[in-house]
Amino acid sequence: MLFAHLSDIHLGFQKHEALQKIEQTVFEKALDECISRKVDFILIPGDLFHVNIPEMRVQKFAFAKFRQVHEAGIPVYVVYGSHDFSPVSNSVIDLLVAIGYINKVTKVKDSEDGKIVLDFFVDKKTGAKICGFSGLKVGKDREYYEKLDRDSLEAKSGFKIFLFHSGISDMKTEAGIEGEHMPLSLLPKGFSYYAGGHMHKWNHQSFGEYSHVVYPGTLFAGYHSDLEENSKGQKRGFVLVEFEDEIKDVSFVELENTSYEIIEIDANNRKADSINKELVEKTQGIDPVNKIIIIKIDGEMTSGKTSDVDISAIRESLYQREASAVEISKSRLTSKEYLITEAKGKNKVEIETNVFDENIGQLRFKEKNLIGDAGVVLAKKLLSELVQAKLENEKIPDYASRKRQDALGVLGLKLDDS
Ligand SMILES: [Mn+2]
Repeated sequence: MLFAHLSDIHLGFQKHEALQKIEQTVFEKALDECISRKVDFILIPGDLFHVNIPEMRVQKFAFAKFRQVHEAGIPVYVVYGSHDFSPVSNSVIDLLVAIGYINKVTKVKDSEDGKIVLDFFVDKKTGAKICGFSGLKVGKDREYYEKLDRDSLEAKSGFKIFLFHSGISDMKTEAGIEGEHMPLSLLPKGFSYYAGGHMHKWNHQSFGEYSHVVYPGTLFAGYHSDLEENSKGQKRGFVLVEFEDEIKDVSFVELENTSYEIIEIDANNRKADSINKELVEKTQGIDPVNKIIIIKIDGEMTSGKTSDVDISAIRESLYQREASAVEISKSRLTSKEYLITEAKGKNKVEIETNVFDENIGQLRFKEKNLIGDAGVVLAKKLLSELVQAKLENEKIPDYASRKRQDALGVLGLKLDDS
């Protein structure tokens, strides 16, 4: 008997058309593989979708593919992830459940004296007993697991699978992933297989009473950093498991997504001119045709503004040379000239004033109202306009344009209508 374990597909994450196409193709390829290899069932422990209600384009191809899987007679067992979670079952997952294409396996039998008692979902064809917990919003998972009645689950015999969507501290290998990791001891012991989601890299480990704790990782990408990992050779795919009354084999099925080039630039102690020159040289040295190009610029410049590093020309030229997508990361690029130093104060207003006071001396402008005490006053006014949140029912473009008008008003400027 055979089952497939996929996770963190994050359908709907990609915004760029070429990347959306890859996202869709890899998903379809994975499920086609499951059909052609005649798996008995499929497990997806979370983040199947990037948000609980993705756009219609995504819903259409997802439904079409799950319909094929359903018609091939393959049951799909899921829990929510942290991204497609909905506390009131308002997720596209629930539509797929309602029409019978997939099954949500969290069956809470009752909650007596604060304990959560789970029931198994029995797979008709293989008799496998499946249960699991959804991933909640960051940090809440642990509370929930602490209430889980593990004894009743451990007491049941048979081939048992537990689906979960959390980081496990015992097998922590990825840095920088959102949320906290919890200890393996919060999961029920003695199951045959622990089908994990949330961690985006393929990982398979066994520990004493917990054998086969497995993450397939993402199929393509659910964070921007995943694309960077891909460009550095990270393998992506899903897990295929052979079993009888116990696990016989766990293997990783690699699915290629596309080709990449990565350009990394160290901006430390440099000026924009020299960084721009290196950018041009390095991009000229690669063949970008039909590839995803990742450009990463990190470090602290000696002077000038980070916006002097000219990425728009580079982006444009790479697209002209038929790159399929260009992803540029400047989020860790800073400049000494604009390094903000901290300041203390008795309350929020005082801290803000002191931060502006401490730092305004760095600015070299001719306009008198942007520097000195006048600059501090202006900065405070601007900040008080910009911290105001979106109104209830206000659309984002309306909010953005209102804030732009407010900011320009504070600065005494007018927005050109052209
Ligand atoms: Mn994920």
